[in-house]
Amino acid sequence: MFPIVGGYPYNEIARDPNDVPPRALLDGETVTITAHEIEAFLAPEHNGIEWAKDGHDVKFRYFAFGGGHPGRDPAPKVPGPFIRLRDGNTVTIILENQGVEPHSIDFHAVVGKKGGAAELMVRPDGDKTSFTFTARNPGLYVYHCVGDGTPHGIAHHMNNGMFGLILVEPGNPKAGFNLRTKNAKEFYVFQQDIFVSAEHDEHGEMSGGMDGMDEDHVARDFDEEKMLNTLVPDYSVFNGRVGALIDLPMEAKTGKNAVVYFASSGAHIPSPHMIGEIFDWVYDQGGILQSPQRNIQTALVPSAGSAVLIMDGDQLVPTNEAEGDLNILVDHALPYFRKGAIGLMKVTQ
Ligand SMILES: [Cu+2]
Repeated sequence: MFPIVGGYPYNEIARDPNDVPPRALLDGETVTITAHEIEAFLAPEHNGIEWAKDGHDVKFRYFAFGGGHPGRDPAPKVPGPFIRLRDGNTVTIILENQGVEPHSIDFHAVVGKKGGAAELMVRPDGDKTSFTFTARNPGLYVYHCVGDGTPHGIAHHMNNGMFGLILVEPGNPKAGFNLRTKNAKEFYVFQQDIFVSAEHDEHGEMSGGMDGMDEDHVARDFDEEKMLNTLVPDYSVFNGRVGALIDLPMEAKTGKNAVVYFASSGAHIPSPHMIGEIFDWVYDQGGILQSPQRNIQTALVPSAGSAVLIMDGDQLVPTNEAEGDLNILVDHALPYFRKGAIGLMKVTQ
């Protein structure tokens, strides 16, 4: 029913953190984003790590965005495709619904029209709509689905993976942000708190029977009561699932700044920290026109907010994987780190 992607024996939901489009969209360019509902492993057994909750092989009913910049892999992933444009440019977003739920997009980079969600609402089964806007406020912004537009819809669709980042670059090529990210290695990391039901029953017909999946494992869905009553997520993960950034590490290079576009969908305020590194420059809350903070050990990222975390390429120390020496990105708030918020960064020469 769904394509097997990424060469894994199950639907791979994880976005490769190295998957950042190198160029901004051109003025007048169009981007298609597709909305999908996919079952995939949230906590695959093969990671070989004992996780706090439910052991391993937990399947989940994801909502995910695919598509993105022309020429990029359009497979649906969590987070959705990274969108990049330049201040003053006008782009058109087409949203296509390939699922059976209503979907939509609110771009935090857009002023008015509910961030585009007032026009980008697509009905189930193949509906398609478009929205054109001009970027006027440089920054690193979250976009996310609002489902059917209700508070429940927003919580459900964000819990289940429908969000991404849109970067509006300053128009001046000599802006500090543009100088620090030029010729850099750029990474895309989105932290997601996930509340899961004991078992998935609402769409039981979707459970089991998919290629490469064990029919004994029932896919879970969003548990809103748990979210409202406990505020304690079952998982807190980078890029869609437990172990995503262990299987798909960030690949940095000495001499090139390592730039992490980091965001949070979640129920808490993450504290990203890179074990073995210091963030030489941090654009707090995605405000890339401000002066960056210097020498930050641990950043703070608001819910549905972002930060740009930059490590000076001239200070990057090569890692030695054979000796288990890799930089480790964590949410240093310990319960979240133990619930999955951990990933790797290699540094080569
Ligand atoms: Cu949605």
